[in-house]
Amino acid sequence: MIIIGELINSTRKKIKEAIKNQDTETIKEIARAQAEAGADYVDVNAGAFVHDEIKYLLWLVEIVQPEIDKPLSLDSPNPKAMEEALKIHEKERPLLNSITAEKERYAKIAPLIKEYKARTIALCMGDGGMPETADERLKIADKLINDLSRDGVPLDDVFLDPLIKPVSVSGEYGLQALDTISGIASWDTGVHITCGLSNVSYGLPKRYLLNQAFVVMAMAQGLDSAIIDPLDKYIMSLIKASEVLLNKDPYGGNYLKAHRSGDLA
Ligand code: THG
Repeated sequence: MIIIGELINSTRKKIKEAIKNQDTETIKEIARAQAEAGADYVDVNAGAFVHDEIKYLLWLVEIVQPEIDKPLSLDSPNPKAMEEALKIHEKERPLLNSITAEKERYAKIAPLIKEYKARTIALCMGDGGMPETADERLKIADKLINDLSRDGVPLDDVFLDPLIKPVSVSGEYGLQALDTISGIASWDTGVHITCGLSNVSYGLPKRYLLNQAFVVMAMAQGLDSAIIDPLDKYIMSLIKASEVLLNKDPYGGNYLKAHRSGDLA
């Protein structure tokens, strides 16, 4: 599993405060902790600051990247913010979070992927707004795969995201996500499948339980990456256990290694 650490997100109170107060130490500490806990990418998001998003996103990139030896996931719907962040990203191959099938956004982000040889998350969203069914998501996913490969992006650099909505809003949303994941996986195109996993539990108590249950189900359908809280030792352990059970970790090599390091919950 390719883990994207979600914690440096300005929609979180603690982060919003830290950004406002230019509290470098808090941000750096959370970056280090996520990398140490096994994040392959550390997501940075300043989207809660509508007018100052670019300024604060660049500040996050600047202070986070010297702290960790992992690339960043640049989380913004704004192509201008993305481009400015790419210019100062020093590590090999950042992850763009994200491109969509919306015409205008696609046209602005696709050239950046090429120019910076970046990897990208591709959201199952087109000009018709948020898709309502797994079939709509799969149509958009198919288009994104076609368009991105036509435009020369290797599919190993693409992370399709079904766009997970909270099961507290509709009981269908969990199943829709699982059906989308299994549909994309069945095409066997070589794309990765990721998701903002904790969206699923929004609005319910003990969210970690829903996230933990869902990651196991989603991995069984073909999820091979997730945007999660890597400091949750249980979800990280469930991921390692699931990799053994799904034959993604031959002879449990990684699982045993994690056990020996005392990393399993
Ligand atoms: N897909 C992609 N990127 C994404 C998402 C996605 N980025 C943002 C989000 N969704 C994933 N990241 C988070 C970050 C935090 C939380 C959930 C998803 C979260 N925050 C608590 C809340 O909002 O209640 C924190 C409360 C607090 O600390 O103040 O759960 O789907 N590609």
